[in-house]
Amino acid sequence: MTLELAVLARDVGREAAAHVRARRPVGRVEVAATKSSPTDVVTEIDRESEDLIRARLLSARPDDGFLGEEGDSVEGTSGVEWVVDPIDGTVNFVYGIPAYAVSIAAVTAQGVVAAHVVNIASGEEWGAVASEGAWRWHDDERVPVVAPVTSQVSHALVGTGFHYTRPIREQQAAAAARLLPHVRDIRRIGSAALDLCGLAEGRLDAYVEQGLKPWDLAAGGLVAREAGIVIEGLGDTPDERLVVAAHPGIAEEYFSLVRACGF
Ligand code: LIP
Repeated sequence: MTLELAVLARDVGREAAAHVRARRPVGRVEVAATKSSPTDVVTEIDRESEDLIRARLLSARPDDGFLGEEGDSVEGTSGVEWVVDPIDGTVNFVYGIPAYAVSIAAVTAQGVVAAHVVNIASGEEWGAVASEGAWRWHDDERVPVVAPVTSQVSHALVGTGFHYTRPIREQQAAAAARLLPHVRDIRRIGSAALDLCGLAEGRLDAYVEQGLKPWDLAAGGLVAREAGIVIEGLGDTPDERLVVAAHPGIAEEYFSLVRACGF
C-alpha cells in the first residue's frame, strides 16, 4: 500500500509542480502575505499549489488527513495523514532562484511511510518508501539512490538554513561561524526538502538546521534516511528545535561538533 501512496504523491506532486511552473511570471513573484516575520513570505501561487494538492489527494483518498503549510488542516479517519509543503523554498521561488520544490509525505502512526519531492524548476524527482529505499524518478523508472560514503568531517560539504526571526538568526550565525573552519564548506540552498534530497544524492555530506516545520522535513527526511543518511535532533528525533543529518561515516563526530558549536 505504501508504494501506492508514493505513486499517488508523485502524480499529484508533478501536477502541482506543472501548475506552479505555468503560473510563475518572469521576474519577481508578488508576495501575498507574510507570516512569522516580514521576510517569511507566501504567494498566491503557494496557496493555489496547496489547494490543488489537497483536492487531488483527498479526492483519491477521502478518509485521509491533511496538514499543509498554507491552509487549514483536515482531520482524517484512515490513519494516513498527508504532510505537504506546496512550495518549499518560497523565497527562492519569489526571486527566481531555481531551487524550490513540492514536498508531499504520507505519515501514519509508524512515521513517514511514503514521500515525493520534485524540484519545480529543474523537474528532478525523488521518492521513497519506508524500509524499501529511496530513488530518483527518470520518466517512470525508479533508479535507486544510495548516499555516497563520507569519511572525514573536515571534508564535509554542509547544508544549512536560517530562521526568519532575528534573535534565532543571530545565534545560528554565530554557531555557523564556529562550524565553518571544521568542514569543507557550507551551502545555504534555501529549501530543506532539496537539502535532504541532496544528501541522498551526494550533493551534500551533512546538514544542520533549526526551525524546520513538519512539512519542510517529512518527505525529504524519508528520502535521505532511506538513502542511508542518519538524521537526528538534539535527541534521536529530528524536530523544530534541531535537525542534524550526515552520512554514517561521519555522523557521530559531526553531530558532536554541531552541538559543540552551539546550534
Ligand atoms: C524553507 C525551508 C528552508 C529554510 C527556509 C524556509 P519554506 O521553507 O525549506 O530550509 O531555511 O527559511 O523555511 O518557508 O520556503 O516553505
